[in-house]
Amino acid sequence: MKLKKTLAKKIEEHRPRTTRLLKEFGDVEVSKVTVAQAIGGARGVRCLVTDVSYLDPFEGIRFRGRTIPETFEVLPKVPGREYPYVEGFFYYLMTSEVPTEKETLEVVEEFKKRRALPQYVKDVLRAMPRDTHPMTMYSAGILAMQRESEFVKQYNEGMSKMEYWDPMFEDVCNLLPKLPVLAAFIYRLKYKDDDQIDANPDLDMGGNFAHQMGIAEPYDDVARMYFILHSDHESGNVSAHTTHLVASALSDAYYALSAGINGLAGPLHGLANQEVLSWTMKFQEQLGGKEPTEELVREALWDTLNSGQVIPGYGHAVLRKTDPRYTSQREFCLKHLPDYPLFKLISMIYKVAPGVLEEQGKAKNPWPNVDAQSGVIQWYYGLKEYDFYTVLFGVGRALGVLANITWDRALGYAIERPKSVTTAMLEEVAGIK
Ligand code: NMX
Ligand code: MLT
Repeated sequence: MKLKKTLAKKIEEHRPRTTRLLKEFGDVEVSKVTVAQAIGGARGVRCLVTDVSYLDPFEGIRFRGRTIPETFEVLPKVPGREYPYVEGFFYYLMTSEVPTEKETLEVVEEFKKRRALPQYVKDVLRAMPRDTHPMTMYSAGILAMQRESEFVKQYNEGMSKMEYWDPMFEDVCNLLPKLPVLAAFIYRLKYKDDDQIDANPDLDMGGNFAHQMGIAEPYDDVARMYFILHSDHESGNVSAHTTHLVASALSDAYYALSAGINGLAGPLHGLANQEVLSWTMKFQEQLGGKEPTEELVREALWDTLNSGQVIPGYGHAVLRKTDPRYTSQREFCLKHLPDYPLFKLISMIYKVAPGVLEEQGKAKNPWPNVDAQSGVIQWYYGLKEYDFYTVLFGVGRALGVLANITWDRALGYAIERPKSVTTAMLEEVAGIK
């Protein structure tokens, strides 16, 4: 595959930069740690390295140096569709090079060969109680495939550290194409009486996902947009950090991704997309047929805050403006579903919630994140089982975290092991007697 050759070249070019930084500049200080950071989730501590994406608090995400609109613009598009091939985007995330159409299609074809879900995974999922959360099923499905790991096989045979990235890359390319298939299998198992739809050999990753979900066009483009937008958000977020942390012990891609997905399943992280829809549906129920107004939205938001809960889909640990992933999906809505009542309500919440959060004065960022806008699009295209929404996030997120752990292996990043201190030590540093 041209992807693998390009990646090998990029790795060779990159290695001396990391080696030089370590050898000649290892003592240069990057970040200080305050007491608040030690207690408060290491917010803002700069102690992770990735070149796959970078998050600026005001501009938002850049994938390999490009903003979201620039990324969508530059990548090869599926003929007749609005959004790029997910496979071409993966090539770009991995290598930082924009693939040609031919290079993209080579990945599309290779991924088709690798996407069939093993029968034992289906058996495992069918054996689970049907009311199991789809994120549990998704994580279990990934973990069940760990026996396939090429990294483990080659590690057990004995290989040099310099070669680690190669079987990691193979694991990643075996696992990634199966994820949308696994997600669609879970969806139809849980919500469509296990009435499964076979893969279509003519379709790319996004197209086949829509097909196996049983949702018509333009849901294929929705899937492409969704997976790309949710792919990566630099390295400190819970799913990326967990995947990296677990992989740093030389655990393989299956172990690492399954762990990262478990982190994504938390309501302060990816599950917020489910929470947004659940909040909105409860609000509508309480209205009992009344038209929503800004005043009613404001009251409901205050009720949520006053009962000690967070407003889902708002706030961020790094961002200090509206998430450009929110804006990108809002633009999609303005184009495809401008008059849809649920979109109008989501827009009304966007108008009101930042003011409410500012008035409350706790959240450092009152603006919406990606999760505030993703559910309405799914709902509009008929995917109303909102406890499934975080699985969609998990398919997208795999693109970024799997690219990252391949690079972790290539650059020989160390096992992660920060140091902890005791409360008494913090008190001593603070000068408390
Ligand atoms: N609603 C109510 N309170 C909030 C919110 C919110 N949306 N955002 C922050 N706060 C509170 C936060 O709980 C904290 O309160 P306390 O001092 O009582 O502990 C205070 O404001 C300061 O928090 P921040 O420093 O602004 O935020 P932090 O970096 O700790 O957390 C989030 C970031 C994203 C976890 C937080 O904003 C939040 O809980 N948002 C709602 C859940 C959500 O949308 N999560 C999805 C994030 C994106 N993703 O997909 O992962
Ligand atoms: C993410 O996409 O991972 C979320 O926005 C959370 C984060 O970046 O901290």
